[in-house]
Amino acid sequence: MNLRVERAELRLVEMPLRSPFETSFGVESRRRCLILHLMGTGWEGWGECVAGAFPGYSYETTATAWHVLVDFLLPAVLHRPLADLADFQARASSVRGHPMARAAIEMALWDARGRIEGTPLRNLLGGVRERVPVGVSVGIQATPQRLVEVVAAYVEQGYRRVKLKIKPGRDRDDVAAVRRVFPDLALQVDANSAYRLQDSAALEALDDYGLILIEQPLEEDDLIDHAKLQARLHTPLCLDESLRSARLARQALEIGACRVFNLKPARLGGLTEAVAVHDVGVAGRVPVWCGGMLETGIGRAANLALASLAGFTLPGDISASERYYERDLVRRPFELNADSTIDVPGGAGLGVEVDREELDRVTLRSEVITP
Ligand code: OSB
Ligand code: MG
Repeated sequence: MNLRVERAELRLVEMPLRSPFETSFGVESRRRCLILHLMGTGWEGWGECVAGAFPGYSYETTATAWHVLVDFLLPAVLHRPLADLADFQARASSVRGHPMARAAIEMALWDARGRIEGTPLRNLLGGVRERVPVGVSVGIQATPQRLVEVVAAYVEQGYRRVKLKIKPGRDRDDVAAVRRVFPDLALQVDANSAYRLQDSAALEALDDYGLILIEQPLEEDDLIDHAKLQARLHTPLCLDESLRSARLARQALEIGACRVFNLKPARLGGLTEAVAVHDVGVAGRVPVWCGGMLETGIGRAANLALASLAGFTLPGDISASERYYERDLVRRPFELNADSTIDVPGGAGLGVEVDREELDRVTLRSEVITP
């Protein structure tokens, strides 16, 4: 491949969400993230860093990612040409943690490679589908009645799988209310680490509602109690925050901490590790699906390419652009097909054209980094 990165432009962007997104760790009404543009002679690559304004999902924020990218990771790639993506991984390996910062560069390098070779990212990753089944992740609403209305609107739009955010005190009644109105809807819940093992009765109560899975009920660093909890539940547990590497994914299966994997390239430090976790899932006969971080069209394109791999047998948290934003950062917003799928871009690399005017409009801060 041999890429000489001559210029990197990092931007802090802020985009208003169509509706506030509430989870067990907080509510977000404007999405902040970082957009990275790598350039060399005759090529470019785009990356998105999904770290948000607040360290609720992970310790990373736009500010920590900015620091780690500008002071450590970008200098490592600007210093001398990269032979390939493994070369980037090797250079980045001395930086501990900060997977979201790392993943932004990795995404831009995959995009660059695809654009240079004229190959869509889905092919580079080994994808087998041109459209992928998707669902919608619904935040906590003011009341269960309001939640039912919001879910009904998404079902009306064509989403055939819905994920409900839950937290202690907002679990069984919410799920029961939605289940009463939609007895056959593919339904799952996500607690974002809001429970402890001693709360297991509240989670056992969810066993009666035919959920596909319960996502990340316990703390990120707690595989052991997830295994104890899984033993008390019929509903499969799915790990999100806890799955930080292919090694942890393997260990989670070995001890029975979950029966499903949520894959997010950003949480895993990039697409390469995400493919490795996918492979662990396939080998262990564990269904995997692609999670989301309210990405702009740039990050969403990468998620779609990843979700085109054969092991992604459950619908992803990859919704249409209009579910998140009035106006996306890509020229052709992502749309939901009638069969609750979204097309995987077929153009070279990420396969999206960045809307530079819109990007300028939402940029709060930018910095150019050169060797
Ligand atoms: O836990 O899956 C999560 C969004 C931000 C942070 C964490 C999560 C989420 C979602 C949204 O559930 C998924 C999407 O992008 O549609
Ligand atoms: Mg989650």
